[in-house]
Amino acid sequence: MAAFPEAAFPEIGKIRYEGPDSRNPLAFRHYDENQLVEGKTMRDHLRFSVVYWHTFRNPLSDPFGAGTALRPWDDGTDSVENAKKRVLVAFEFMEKLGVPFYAFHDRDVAPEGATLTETNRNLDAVVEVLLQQQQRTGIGLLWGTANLFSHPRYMHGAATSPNAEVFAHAAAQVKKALEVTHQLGGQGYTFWGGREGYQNLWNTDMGRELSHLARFLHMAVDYARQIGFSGQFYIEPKPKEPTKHQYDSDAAACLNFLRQYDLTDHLKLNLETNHATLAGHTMQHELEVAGSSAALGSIDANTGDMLLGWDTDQFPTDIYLTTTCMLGILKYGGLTTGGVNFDAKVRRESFEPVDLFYAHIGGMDAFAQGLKIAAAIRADGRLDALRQQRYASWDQELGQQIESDQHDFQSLEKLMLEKGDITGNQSGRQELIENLINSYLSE
Ligand code: XLS
Ligand code: NI
Ligand code: NI
Repeated sequence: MAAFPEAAFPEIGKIRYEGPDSRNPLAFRHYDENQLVEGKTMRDHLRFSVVYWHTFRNPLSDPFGAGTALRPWDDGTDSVENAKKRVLVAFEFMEKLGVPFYAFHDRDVAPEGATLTETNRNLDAVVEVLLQQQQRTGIGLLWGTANLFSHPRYMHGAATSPNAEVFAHAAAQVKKALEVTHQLGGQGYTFWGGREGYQNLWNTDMGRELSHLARFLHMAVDYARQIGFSGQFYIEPKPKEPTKHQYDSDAAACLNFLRQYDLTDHLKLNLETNHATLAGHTMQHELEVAGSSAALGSIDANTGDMLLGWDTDQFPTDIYLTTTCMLGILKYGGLTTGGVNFDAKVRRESFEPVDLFYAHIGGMDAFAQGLKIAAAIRADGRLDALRQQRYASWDQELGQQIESDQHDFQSLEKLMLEKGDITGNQSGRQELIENLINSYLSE
């Protein structure tokens, strides 16, 4: 086994809850994992997860400059030895942070080899260390996934590639990723589209590509059943980047696709805040679309920058945002297999190892605070009452009759001809509601 005798973060101990008055930047002010909220611990509500790709593999480069990340434990090579050592660092970090879960793509954890056989062998070697570390720490795999977008072979997409051999290669890769996810007791498996989309429609057969994607997902579901993997599958909507148009553009488009191809029983949605923004929606909107269709599975917790039009994957710090996220999640029954997965990266200028701690502590505290505020809003009941009041007519005679199919156009016309016009509307009370939300935030 890889040996990394010294701690990677020697000067940092276990991050502890010190309460809202703490001035220790390496402590939680709101995330108290054992605190009960609506009868469940914060740990079980939030199910925090660290992503391997951003936190342990991102060199912090951008299109204009090389990576800046200082990662003293990394020898800079793509060797299996280095990959194994990195696992120990990752688990030291996650243990000190106190998160119950992590998530990875196959190629984050182990290097690609010269052939598929070699690549699979590399993965097995690192998975062995991942398993040991999971057993040592009790940290579990939230979901696994396959990187079907970085290698040049996937330039035209994977399951939607015009090249059938690329489809076959992607199938082989996902087969292996499913086996590994199963071996590690993964609670789920995610499909983010990668390059499943188009750059232009002149050279694209969209209908054919979508049917290939559906076929691919059915094959994945079938294989999971064969090997006894019962984790939850997710689709992660994103409208653009890397392609000009990603097929899984938003929650509604994903749901439509799943319904069209008979996949709703097998896949839920993994919603990401920055992707919602790129789609021209709020995260609140995406949560509502998924939740009201019983398809809310998990969230990738990050945020974008309103002034930048790409997936900046920043750590969430806005309490208004985390409150709306947690309200949506609580409304639809809470997270079960899913989690609050920090698909977020530190800025290129935040290049020191300790910045990884500050970033995650901030994100965890922002979500813990959002959870507490969301629970307070629910317990208080005024917001719910205002919303219910807005629909009061549907709880009365006419509304109830329409909802129970006792009317048609003729009977409704008759009613309105008799009445002449409606009796009146009520105020939507938007400003009152916004003031109310602010009053909880400032309590
Ligand atoms: C990219 C996606 C990606 C998925 C996992 O924008 O967010 O990181 O979460 O493949
Ligand atoms: Ni994501
Ligand atoms: Ni993203």
